[in-house]
Amino acid sequence: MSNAVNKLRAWKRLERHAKKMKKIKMRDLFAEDSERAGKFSLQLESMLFDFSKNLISEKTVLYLLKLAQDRKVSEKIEAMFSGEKINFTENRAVLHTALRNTSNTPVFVDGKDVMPKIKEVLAKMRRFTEDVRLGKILGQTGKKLTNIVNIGIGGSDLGPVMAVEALKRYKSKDINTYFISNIDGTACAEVLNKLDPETTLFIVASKTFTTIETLTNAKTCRKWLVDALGEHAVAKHFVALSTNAEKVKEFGIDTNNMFEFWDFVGGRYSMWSAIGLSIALAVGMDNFEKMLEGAHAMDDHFRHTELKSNLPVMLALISIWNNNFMGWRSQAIIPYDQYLRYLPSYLQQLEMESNGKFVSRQDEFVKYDTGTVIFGGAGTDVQHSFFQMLHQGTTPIPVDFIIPAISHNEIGNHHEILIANVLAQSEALMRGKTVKEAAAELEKAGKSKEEIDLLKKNKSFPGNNPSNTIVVKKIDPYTLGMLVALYEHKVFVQGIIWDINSFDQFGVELGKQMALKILPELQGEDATTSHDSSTASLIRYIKNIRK
Ligand code: G6Q
Repeated sequence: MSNAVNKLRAWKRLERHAKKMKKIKMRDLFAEDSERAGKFSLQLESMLFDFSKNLISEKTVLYLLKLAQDRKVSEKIEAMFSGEKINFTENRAVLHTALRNTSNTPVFVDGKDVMPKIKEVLAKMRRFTEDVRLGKILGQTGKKLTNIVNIGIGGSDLGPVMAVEALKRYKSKDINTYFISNIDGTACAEVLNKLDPETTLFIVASKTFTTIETLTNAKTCRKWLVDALGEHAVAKHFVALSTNAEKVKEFGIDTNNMFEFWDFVGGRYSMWSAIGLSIALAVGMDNFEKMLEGAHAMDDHFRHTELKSNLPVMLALISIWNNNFMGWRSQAIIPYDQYLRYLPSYLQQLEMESNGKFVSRQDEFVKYDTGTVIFGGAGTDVQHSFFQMLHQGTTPIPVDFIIPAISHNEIGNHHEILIANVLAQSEALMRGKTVKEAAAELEKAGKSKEEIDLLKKNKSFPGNNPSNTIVVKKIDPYTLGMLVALYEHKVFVQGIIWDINSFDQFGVELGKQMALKILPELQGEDATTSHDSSTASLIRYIKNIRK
């Protein structure tokens, strides 16, 4: 007998409850209860999480909390923090939280406290970043290293890219940061074209140090440097961030120039580790550590707060509600902050790589939906692109709106216009406009009966599109740390509810293996026979065109 999650009584009850809730209009729920916003909001320090604009009632929350209890969410949270090997397919602990454990308490893996090593690397990062920023460490020809190039992909790229952009106002003016991730030669060429080898520091960021994109890009950059400054320059212009000292050495980077991290840090959870070196170089180690403190504050809250008042838990439960019980499988994440414009793609990896899984911890293929299709972009830009579908599409798309109350650039009334827009969007998505209301408006505007008949449906809005709103005071390093940790823990809780392992990523391997097989076929003269007819003819067509 299967003990699958969707067989639980709590799950079944939510399915029945969802059928009833689908018939309700959110605007009526607000009209009936003036306290609704307060009932469905939580706060941590200056962060406000308002989830009242979801199609939920107090019963919904109660039932969701029961599901969380049945799935033993509290126990699982403790298991993660205490270093249990919850990434069971890879037999690893999951301890990105230890990287930002500013509390002076030990964290054990296999009976060994990992905190001294973590602190050692943080201290090494501090020395190095300060020396580079102060010009105590110089390039081969004695010039200051002012151009930092992070070479890495996936988890070794998206966090640093996002955080360096988010914290741009904290960046030193004389440091420029660049990122090369894609194997597409254009990525390398476009960065290198801008740079002077004498002032460039390359950071090769790769947990495994076996990733083909990163190693190929690193080799190209190494050659570019050596061609200009000679082999000796490598020691002064290359550092590595990795768990794999052997491979770092093999590549030709002295392990003294390596910043270590460990298997208990997943790639997409690694911006808090040495992988964050480019962030620390850009904004300084003090700001990097403030980011760790913010994340730690969220960790503490997550670990020690009862489920119903716990921000990441409630964020996860609302998402599960929309996904599994309402049947809305995608989610837009829209920061109304230009500096957070890379946050959606960061969260896209975090959520989709962690929870896009189809095998349960019970070794069964799951019979319910896992994962959420995450997409997004910065508001207000995206209001003029995909918001049409949020307002008048045929399926609701839940949204997370993220707003800082204070901008780093309070110019004229820009920020008030920005805030007015985000609030208007969430209200409009919730309320909608009935056909009758649309007709009345047209009539008021003096339209003829024909015009009203022609337009009233097109000018109506179904509403009832759910959204969360997360307000923070300002995007500073501490708040960014809190925000990212909030989503990391949301993903964790979803993974527990869905009974999947959020910490492996076997799904990315098959395509990689097949690319290795196709590569020699593209390079050689032999006819390709071992593929389906589409792939084979594409190979032939492209080879022909490239001749
Ligand atoms: C993240 C994934 C993946 C990884 C990249 C780069 O969780 O594991 O995105 O970060 O594949 O891997 P390396 O850091 O080993 O080069």
